[in-house]
Amino acid sequence: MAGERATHPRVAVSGPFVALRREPQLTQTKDAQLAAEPPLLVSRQGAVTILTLNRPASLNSFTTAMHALLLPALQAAAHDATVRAVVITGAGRGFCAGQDLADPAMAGNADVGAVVERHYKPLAERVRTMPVPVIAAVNGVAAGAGANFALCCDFVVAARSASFIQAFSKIGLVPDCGGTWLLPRLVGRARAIGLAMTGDKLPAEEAERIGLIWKCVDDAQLMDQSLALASRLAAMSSKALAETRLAIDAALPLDFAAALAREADIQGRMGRGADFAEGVAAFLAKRPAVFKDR
Ligand code: T3D
Repeated sequence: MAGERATHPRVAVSGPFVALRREPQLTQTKDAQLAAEPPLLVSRQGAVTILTLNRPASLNSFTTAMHALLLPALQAAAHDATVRAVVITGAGRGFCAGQDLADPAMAGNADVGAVVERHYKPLAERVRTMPVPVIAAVNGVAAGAGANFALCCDFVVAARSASFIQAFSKIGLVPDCGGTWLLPRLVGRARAIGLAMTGDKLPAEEAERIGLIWKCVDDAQLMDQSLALASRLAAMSSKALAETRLAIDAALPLDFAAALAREADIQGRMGRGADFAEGVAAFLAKRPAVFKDR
């Protein structure tokens, strides 16, 4: 497949999927040193799109320029029928330190609400409604919107050395990028409040133990395990996986009877789809299913 890479995306990303935009208005020395580097790298491995946040000197914190590439890259993956899973990771020692606090967009009288409306709201919405599973391969610290961006994903696989920080309270903000919704649902109110108010660093192992993330793995295994999971999901029925996410999220505020009714409704639709026919035919023929719908 065009753009396919068998090697680690952080060291071998090129081809038609690479985002080539330069960051505008680079004023800081470290950014100037990295001026040749796009803030987002996009590559393919089979049916999996790999997005690498690429501002390692600033722990891949979000800039306007990075946002300008990230949402379109997710849109492109969503609209490309050959993409069946997405993996998001970070270059260097961090995953993402949230909003770049040195970005001119953040200067003095910046309208923070407008920044959230313009960038974080669509980003979180996009991830949560992708037609294919999204995996955050968290290679290092994930702070602020960087942490919640990861938590928006369907799976968070974190390196043992990684950590999660709800950094917002320390700079006088509240959790955004879906944090207020996600945290209590993932770990309960007490821990959500504790993490958000203290802004304490939560190591990956502890994040796995309390159910904030899917899995914590050895650092050296992070990309292999994340890509293996992505490939496994890519071979499954994308429609069934996307509808599963929707159904679980929608059921949370419902009572049991309403959830049962909703399940019957969705299942009626799923049962008329090509993937169900293929899944059953494959089972009966004792062969692997080949799902094509998306
Ligand atoms: O408009 C809006 O703001 C609305 C949206 C808000 C969403 C948000 O995400 S708000 C939260 C923003 N993020 C933070 O507050 C986190 C700030 N960073 C940190 O607290 C620490 O860097 C970490 C705990 C994440 C990691 O600490 P450590 O000791 O491992 O690394 P470090 O030395 O602090 O950082 C390394 C470099 O990255 C450093 O630069 P230097 O000194 O080497 O030139 C540091 O300044 C830079 N860096 C880290 N985070 C950010 C950053 N630069 C800009 N913005 C950052 N968020």
